[in-house]
Amino acid sequence: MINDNSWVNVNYPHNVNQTIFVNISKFNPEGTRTQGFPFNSSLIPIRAVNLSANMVDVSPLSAEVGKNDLPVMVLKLKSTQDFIRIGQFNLYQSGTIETSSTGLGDGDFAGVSIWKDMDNDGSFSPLFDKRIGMTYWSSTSTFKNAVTIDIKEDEIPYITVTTNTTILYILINTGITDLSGASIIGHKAGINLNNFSDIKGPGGLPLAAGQYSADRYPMATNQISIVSGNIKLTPVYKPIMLADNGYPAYALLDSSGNVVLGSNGYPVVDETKWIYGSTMTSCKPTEPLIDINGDGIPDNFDYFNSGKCVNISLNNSYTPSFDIDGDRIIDFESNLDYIPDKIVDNGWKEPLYFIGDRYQNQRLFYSVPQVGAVASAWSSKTNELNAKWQPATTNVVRYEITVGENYKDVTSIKKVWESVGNTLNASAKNISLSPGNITVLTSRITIDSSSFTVKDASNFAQEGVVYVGSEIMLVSKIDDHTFSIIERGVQGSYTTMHTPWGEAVSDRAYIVSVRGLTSNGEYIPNENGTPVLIFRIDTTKPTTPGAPQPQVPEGVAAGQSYSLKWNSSTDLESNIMAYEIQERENTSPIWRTINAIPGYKYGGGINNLYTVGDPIVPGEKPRPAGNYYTYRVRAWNFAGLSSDWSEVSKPAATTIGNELIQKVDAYPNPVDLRKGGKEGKVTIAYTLNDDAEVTISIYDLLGYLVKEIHISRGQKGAQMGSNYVDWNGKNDLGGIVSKGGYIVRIKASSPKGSKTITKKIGIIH
Ligand SMILES: [Ca+2]
Ligand SMILES: [Ca+2]
Ligand SMILES: [Ca+2]
Ligand SMILES: [Ca+2]
Repeated sequence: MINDNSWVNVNYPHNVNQTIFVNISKFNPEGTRTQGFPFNSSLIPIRAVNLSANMVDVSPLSAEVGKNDLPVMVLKLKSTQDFIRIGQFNLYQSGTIETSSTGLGDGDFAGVSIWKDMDNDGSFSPLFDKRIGMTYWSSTSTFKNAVTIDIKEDEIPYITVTTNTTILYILINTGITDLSGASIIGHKAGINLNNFSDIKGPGGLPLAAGQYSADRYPMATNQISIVSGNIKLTPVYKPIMLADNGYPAYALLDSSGNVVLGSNGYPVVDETKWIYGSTMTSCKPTEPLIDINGDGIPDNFDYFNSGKCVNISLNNSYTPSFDIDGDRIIDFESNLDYIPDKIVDNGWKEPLYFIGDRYQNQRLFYSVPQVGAVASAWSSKTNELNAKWQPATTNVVRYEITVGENYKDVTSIKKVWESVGNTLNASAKNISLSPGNITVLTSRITIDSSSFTVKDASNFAQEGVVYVGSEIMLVSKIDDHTFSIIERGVQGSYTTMHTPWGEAVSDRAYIVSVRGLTSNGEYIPNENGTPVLIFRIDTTKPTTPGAPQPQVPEGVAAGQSYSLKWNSSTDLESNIMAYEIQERENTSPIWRTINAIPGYKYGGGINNLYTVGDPIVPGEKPRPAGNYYTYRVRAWNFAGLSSDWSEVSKPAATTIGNELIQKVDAYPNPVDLRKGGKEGKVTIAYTLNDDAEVTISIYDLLGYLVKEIHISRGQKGAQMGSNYVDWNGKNDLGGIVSKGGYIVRIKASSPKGSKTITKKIGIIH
């Protein structure tokens, strides 16, 4: 008997006559007729068609009662050859329902649905993917024995699985009460695909294909805790962009929720979402701020002390989020690998998390549950961790935080849950943390990887636990660059892919968990709380970057917009988070932070270039003509430590003036010589429009020369651009001059000509 109806079509009516059909094949189902004798049938090759199935568990640790469409399982199906029609799944609910008490747990799930990935991005989206089957629970149609779901796509009662992977998502709705009539809060429930025979053909008939030999059943999700309230890792952020003025802003959306693009190809700001004059922040009332967590309080901060609250964090850490890929939308980064990750709405305002990857130049996103999206963070302190979290979905009287070394034993470091009051950020203190050994991943880890490489594993133990991003693995060392994987996703962590663009690999990490206490003494989401950040420790600052040199030939005007480029910094532990760029105008003594850019570009390219004065760069506008600007940069790592400042750049001249010397200044003026250090000296500053021979002569008010300084052309103090020369108040004989007024006369000479300019200064002591 041939059981494979995808291979042989038996058409109605089943003709029985003297005519013999020979040479029947899949492509010629009727064969060729013959009435000649003897009948010689053709040989039909029998090759088994096997269905390859594997699953990714994307179930959350906990889910609230009465929620719809939470993805719990991703099923990837593929035929080894030809095609297979699937018409039904028999799934099983695990957890509380498996106990013997009648009705207990039956109703934990109010429905189970199957969706097909239509846009082939491997990530569930209620907008782009399609529901192809749904079974609702009811008291007369319970889930105790099985959850049978019939497939229907475009009125056809099956889907066709070919040798190209078909991706299905299994989603659940949580219930409210079970068959025993009791509340389901505190129950646990998951979804299992127990056996290959639970995948059925059209009409529930056995599948016309065999089981692929490498597949293992059962395939089971984690058992989800059913809770009355939750602390979400993040809200579903509406797209937040960088506006022309450098501030974060909500992007304008059209009626279908898509970002509206302006004539410059970048998103348009929704100015109505800017909040001015909030008294609940330390930012200035004139600054345009935004609320990102829905509590009505602006969430901007001024990370770089630039005087502007232009920073926002999307991942519960105190470090700012950046636009990594240059589309002006600020990116959510979970694993700090410089590939933006993603949060989308499941259709019911619940966040779905995706880890981004780039493989063969394709942007990919992998669905992960909340625990797979716990963001990586760094601390420079070994006795304190600072975390933020999102408000609980139900009212709580207070929050409590703790620190553990993994996701299972959540209090293993802090030992207790500490009450922090009704706040959404706090520090876990009185803990003792160690940086341990830290290195960087240098190979991609997929779900199937059996080993991976790192920059330097020489100090790691021969065998033990390592933290790769937010995942914990049991590994053994093959050599100083290679680990072989013994077990993935251990200690309550989630098995996910990892990109080779800078995820940290360490043998120590610390997980901050948060829980809320309700007025009736229950914990939200449950006693074990929810992990919000995974920390590593970095106590060392980045290396110092090179001077940010204007990319224009010396002696040539740079114009009103020009690029700066510098030699990049490194940080072997927490990596470079950002470069902070400062500018000084003409002879002004004040350095001003003009911007901070991410340390790397999308995919890990070094980001050591900044364009000054180009209005397409958020926060920039053209520099006025007739000025000299100098620059310096410093690097910040993800632990919040900054490098030393770079050397000062060569000056950029927006235009080069005709006057040889201009803009003479002196500060402090008057100067009090009794003060020590910089304050006790006067800095004489001037700009030169050419390298020039400089003579600075200082006279008292009676016209006597007290001090003369000669500087050769091209030396420090005699260079084109801004120059600074300190005078400590001593005369040519080494004595302190008397108090009173003095005249500074600066003469500059070059092939362009000669010019003298004077400035009056006062001396106090
Ligand atoms: Ca807020
Ligand atoms: Ca972006
Ligand atoms: Ca990422
Ligand atoms: Ca470091």
